Amino acid sequence: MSIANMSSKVIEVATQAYQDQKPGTSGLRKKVKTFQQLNYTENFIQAILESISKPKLIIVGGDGRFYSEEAIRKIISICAANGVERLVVAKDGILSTPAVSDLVRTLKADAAIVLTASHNPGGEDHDFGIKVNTANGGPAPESVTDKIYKISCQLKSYKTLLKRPQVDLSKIYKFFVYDLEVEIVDPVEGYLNLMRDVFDFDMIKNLFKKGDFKMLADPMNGVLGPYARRILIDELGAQEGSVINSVPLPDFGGKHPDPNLTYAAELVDKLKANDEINFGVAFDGDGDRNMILGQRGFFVSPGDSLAVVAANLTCVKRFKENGIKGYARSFPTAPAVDRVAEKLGHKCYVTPTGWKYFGNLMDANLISLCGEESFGTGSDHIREKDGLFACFAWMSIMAQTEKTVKELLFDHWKEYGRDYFCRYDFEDCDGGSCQSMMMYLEKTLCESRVLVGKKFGNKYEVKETGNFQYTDPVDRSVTTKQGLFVNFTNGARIIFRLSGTGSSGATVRLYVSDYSKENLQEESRVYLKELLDIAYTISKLPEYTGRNEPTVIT
Ligand code: G16
Repeated sequence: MSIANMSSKVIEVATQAYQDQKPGTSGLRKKVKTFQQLNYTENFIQAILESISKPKLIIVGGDGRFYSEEAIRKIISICAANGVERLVVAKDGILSTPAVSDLVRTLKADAAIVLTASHNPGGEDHDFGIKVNTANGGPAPESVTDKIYKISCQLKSYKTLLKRPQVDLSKIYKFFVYDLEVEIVDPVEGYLNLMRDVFDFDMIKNLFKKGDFKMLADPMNGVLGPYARRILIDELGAQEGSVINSVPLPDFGGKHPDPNLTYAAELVDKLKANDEINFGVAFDGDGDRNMILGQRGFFVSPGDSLAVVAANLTCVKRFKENGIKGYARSFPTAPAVDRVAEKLGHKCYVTPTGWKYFGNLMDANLISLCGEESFGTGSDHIREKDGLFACFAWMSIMAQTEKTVKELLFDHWKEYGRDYFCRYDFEDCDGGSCQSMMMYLEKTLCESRVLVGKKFGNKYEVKETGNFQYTDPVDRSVTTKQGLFVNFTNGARIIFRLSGTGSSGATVRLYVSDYSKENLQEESRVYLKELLDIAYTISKLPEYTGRNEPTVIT
């Protein structure tokens, strides 16, 4: 063990509190330049440390985006000065969000500080983020993030070391900074062991052994490159070349590391151009999101992916051995998984958007699997969504059923019917105009409720309108205003939300879904066209935002 800077002195630096450090759906996400302002990062770290009572062990890592190393060095000094006993830091600062969750749980850490803005672009002119995970390995709940925010608004000083230690993050070793023990660890090893526990690797290997199974994974130059190469190619036997964009880059190579049809177009095009590839999967910057594709780029919507995995969950070793407790989905996610839960006799919980809401349900042993429309799937093996978990779950299901992605989907729809789903994102709109639109909708859908009973064409009659409210079944905490909704008598729905993960302007999310038992093979956007038009009319979205077309369609 080497010793560094034992002689450095703790100092208290006077600072000006910032009033904009309120974490959103998942952490504080802002432009890099915002974090580079005088003491901005330092203040937020100090606020985090003050919000946790006497943290002994903290995990630090992230997606390796621009400004990560600088932030890690600040974190080390501030933790040392605040009396933290031990920091476990990922080599080069690269640690996927699911691996963070696993490390917190295995090492029984008090918290993690995760340096990521997830699927948002990186680089000097783009986004950075700091997220806190609590001792259960999941994103901090609102009670904690509210506390951090409150402290940050009143902060007068932060503690740090007089001399910033020179720390080499590129090798695996241990050292002391002041009284703080810092250990730099391999990011992949622990997570690989976890995956070996959750999945039957031999079963997955058989897919490749037959010789006709080819896949392509796209980590989009985010954190999962080393994980995907190590596990898919070295461990499971995927062909060399099965992982593209596999080097984590501070600016993601200029990519927008968001695994959807718009931003992961390279993967979609590669599958369309090569019939021999049976399976495609893309991940986001920090490795917790996934997009599943079949042959020729056949797209599996996240709600369907969750439902298929739910219906076939016993193909996964962990659940074959331990059974299934229940399921959960976020409110805007199409209710396909509800139908599986009903048929299999399990409960399906419906939570607000944000993975943090699933943690309580898992800790109370109420659910095994959960997911969101925003390309998130996960299970109770950790407390974060997990891109590679989704990938291996699909591969296990394909291995056991000997069906292709498309066959699995079509068979699922034949059995359960199909929940058509579309999400329209209107990114970077004017914040004020979006707030006005939401206020208008709040009046129409929650106060006057004038639309109830109104008919639109032959198919749609409004049954109820409102704003989604959630009472946590475990701690009874209440979360309000989680999505303005219009429910129709035939089960169709429209939901409006403002995203909580953007770093500038406002993003309107419009979600529509409708169900059919007979009509299974339409294009979602065609099937939902009438409903989308109704959503535009009800919200006056084009008038408020000045947009007629979304930026991203899912
Ligand atoms: C985060 C949350 C997810 C949420 C997503 C989108 O994911 O953990 O639960 O669905 O943001 O949120 P919003 O609709 O508010 O933008 P990630 O992958 O960005 O950390």
